[in-house]
Amino acid sequence: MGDRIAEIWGSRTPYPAGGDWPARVDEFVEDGVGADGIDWVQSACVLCSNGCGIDIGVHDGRIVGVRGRSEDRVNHGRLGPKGLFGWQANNSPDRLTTPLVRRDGELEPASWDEALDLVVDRSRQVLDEQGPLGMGFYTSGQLFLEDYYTLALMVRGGIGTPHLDGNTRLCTATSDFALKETFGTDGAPGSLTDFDNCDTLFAVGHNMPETHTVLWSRMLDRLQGPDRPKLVVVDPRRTRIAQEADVHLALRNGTNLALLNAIQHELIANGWVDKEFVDAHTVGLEKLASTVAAYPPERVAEICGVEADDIRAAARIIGSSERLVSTCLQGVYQSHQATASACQVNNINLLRGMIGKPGASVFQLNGQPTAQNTRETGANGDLTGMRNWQNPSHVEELAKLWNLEPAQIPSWGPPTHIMQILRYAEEGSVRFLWITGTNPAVSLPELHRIRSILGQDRLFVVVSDPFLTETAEFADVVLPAAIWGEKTGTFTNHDRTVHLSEKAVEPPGQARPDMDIFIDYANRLGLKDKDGRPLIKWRTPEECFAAFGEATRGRPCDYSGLSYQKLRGGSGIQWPCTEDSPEGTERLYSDHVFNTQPDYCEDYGHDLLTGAAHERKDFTDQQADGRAILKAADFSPPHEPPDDDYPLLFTTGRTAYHFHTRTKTRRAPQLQAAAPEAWVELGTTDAERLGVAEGDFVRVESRRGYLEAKARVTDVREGVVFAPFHYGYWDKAPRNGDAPTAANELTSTEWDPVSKQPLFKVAAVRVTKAGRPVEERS
Ligand SMILES: Nc1nc2c(c(=O)[nH]1)N[C@H]1C(S)=C(S)[C@@H](COP(=O)(O)OP(=O)(O)OC[C@H]3O[C@@H](n4cnc5c(=O)[nH]c(N)nc54)[C@H](O)[C@@H]3O)O[C@H]1N2
Ligand SMILES: Nc1nc2c(c(=O)[nH]1)N[C@H]1C(S)=C(S)[C@@H](COP(=O)(O)OP(=O)(O)OC[C@H]3O[C@@H](n4cnc5c(=O)[nH]c(N)nc54)[C@H](O)[C@@H]3O)O[C@H]1N2
Ligand code: SF4
Ligand SMILES: [Mo]
Repeated sequence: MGDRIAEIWGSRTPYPAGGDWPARVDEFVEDGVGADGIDWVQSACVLCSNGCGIDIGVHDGRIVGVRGRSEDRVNHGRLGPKGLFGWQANNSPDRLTTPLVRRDGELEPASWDEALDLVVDRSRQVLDEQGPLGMGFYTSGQLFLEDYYTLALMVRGGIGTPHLDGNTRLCTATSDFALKETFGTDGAPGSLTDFDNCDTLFAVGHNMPETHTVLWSRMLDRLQGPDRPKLVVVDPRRTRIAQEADVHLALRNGTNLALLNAIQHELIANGWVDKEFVDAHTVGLEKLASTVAAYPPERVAEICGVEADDIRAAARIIGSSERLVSTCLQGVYQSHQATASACQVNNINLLRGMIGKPGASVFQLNGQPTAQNTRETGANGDLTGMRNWQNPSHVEELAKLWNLEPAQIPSWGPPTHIMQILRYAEEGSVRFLWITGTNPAVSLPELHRIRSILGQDRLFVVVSDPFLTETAEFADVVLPAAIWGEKTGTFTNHDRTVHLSEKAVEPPGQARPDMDIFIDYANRLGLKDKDGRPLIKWRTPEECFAAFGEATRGRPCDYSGLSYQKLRGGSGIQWPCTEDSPEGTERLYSDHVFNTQPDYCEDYGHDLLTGAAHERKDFTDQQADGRAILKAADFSPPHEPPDDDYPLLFTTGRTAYHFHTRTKTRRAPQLQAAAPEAWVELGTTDAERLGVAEGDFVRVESRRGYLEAKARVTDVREGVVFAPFHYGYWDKAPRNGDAPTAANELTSTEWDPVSKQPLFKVAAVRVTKAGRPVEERS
């Protein structure tokens, strides 16, 4: 297999356009275990949204390794470094094995009865004193579909509060909203096989080589095979994908919208628009054309800090493509004017008529392995089954499914987003917050504020996690969660491929699956349907999955033709999967009819600049009725531009070796050794001006906080500073004395007006050389 830390993507298996990506099985098994003694259990990887098919190797009741599944449509056997090594966290001695309850200020072991009774007592007290609006729930993109669906029913149907959101708000809320704005509902239009067929790849704010390593292996095999696709990349850093590009637009962070408008300006001005397609299958061209007319390359070159000729060259590549795949991720979603920009990427594919056919699609990507399910089940800002909270008949359908009165399901306004839930907690109206599978004390913006909110006495905090995280330190009750490999369930990747992940081993100690914990809590709290029967009718994940199949029947994400039995067949299967399409559906919109019928759509859309939600009438006035909606928006500058005090632009992101706040990857020795400590990337000219050399400790400071880490002098564009967000405040990783290393010390409490996704990719900072680490001073 080679050294898969040094060779992140492994060896090349080039293939031509339209060819089958050759299989290659990647495997890692711990030393000392012979191949004979291993039982292989079917699963998929949970360390990013690519969702690679994986077998879990079990020996003596322990996980001892993994291997890729060659028959899986997603990865054809390949795994990246996180997939190969990340599972070792399951076996970590740091795993929580009993509930913990805070007594006299200290978290101490407790029984499940004691812990859950305490959670239930406190819930009752808050419900009595403040009603459902006193209760908040914050979940993940890393549990299983069955966990989320149970949670969504429990919170929306049972407790009746709209204050339920996922960390998907930080992750792919914009993907969700951009798809709804353009196509009427959530749901990735394309298939991963489009990467096999495309002649052009347009990657906007997506560091695919590090964040979707197996997808990048696929792309590299195309790039190094015959029929090399053209590549256009938009990223302020010269990432590995940027190095391969025909055109790399290293724009200033926070200026995506201007650039995307300029590309559309060029497509229209040069007649590179598929008029027939646009006339037949879209609405909004006139407004779009008049908006982008104000963005000629010369003007935009000034705004973005790139060459006008490069914009023209990029537009020419896109404009002459015949099979265009566009991908969009956090460089768009967490940057300024997120939804507005993501919609322009949709527009570009629509203007070119590049959707619904092999090699032609737009990917509003996901990041977390199960983020798609948070959205589909309604455990975040959506209603179950991609239903529209503004459409009373959708709410009635749900009420019928759940045997409740429609009025019991909060739908007088949109589900509350996490930044708002925290604001309520800060003001004191939310007094109970249950956090499952996310670590907001590291991953949310402006951490000193998050710590002060979570640390309030009047807020009762419950944390379900396999580890004692930075967030768990603030909890009143900590519940030990069983995780991937220790429970059965399903999840859906970013091309709608649904995988079953079987339980391979017992969870450590008394750890339990989230679904079981929710059901136990719901029953102790006495949540009932309108006939007085227990609200949650299922006991096993399989029963829950079948119920979800019913809840999605007739909706875009139709799971009604899927079963656990069917998912045991070898490869994952793409939804919709129904009686009529029993093998699943490779591409949405192959008939070019989009989900914009007013009775079917998931959302009536928004004003992209202000975020004002449209009413049904605004939506019907557009007369989209099955046509896609080209949405236009003008660029406006970010709210915190660099100035004399904070002259540099700050942005954040990831390395291939770590996953988020590293609760798993820092417990995998190979991954931790590959990236043991935080760093800061500075461009050569900026480093020179500041007198900073490679390896010097620097202090990066914004109006909200600072971090200190070693400098890496790279070819990030001038004026931009980059830091990974993986390294938490309480982290024991090497660092400059007591100085914090968390990127979110610096980020601001600001979000996109439409998707409400926080802006992790734009802030103003200053950089100075820091003192030597404490241990070297004396
Ligand atoms: N190794 C690894 N893989 C992961 C994860 C992980 O933690 N580690 N997490 C998973 C998850 S949940 C997610 S959401 C995805 C995220 O995947 P990506 O979005 O690919 O990851 P990021 O590094 O957050 O950001 C991508 C790029 O955006 C660029 N960028 C910053 N500001 C701007 C801007 O204003 N405009 C543009 N165009 N680009 C900008 C950054 O330089 C960065 O290279 O990765 C998934 N995969
Ligand atoms: N500055 C900056 N901040 C960012 C980002 C950025 O690019 N820059 N990216 C944002 C994005 S895209 C994301 S997705 C978030 C990620 O941020 P977080 O969600 O905070 O990241 P994780 O470290 O993955 O935390 C997930 C937690 O779930 C636990 N867990 C895993 N499996 C299970 C399970 O089955 N049950 C339970 N109960 N717990 C489980 C893990 O141990 C871990 O503690 O960060 C966001 N924050
Ligand atoms: S690409 Fe994503 S899903 Fe595949 S092995 Fe790597 S982390 Fe896992
Ligand atoms: Mo994410």
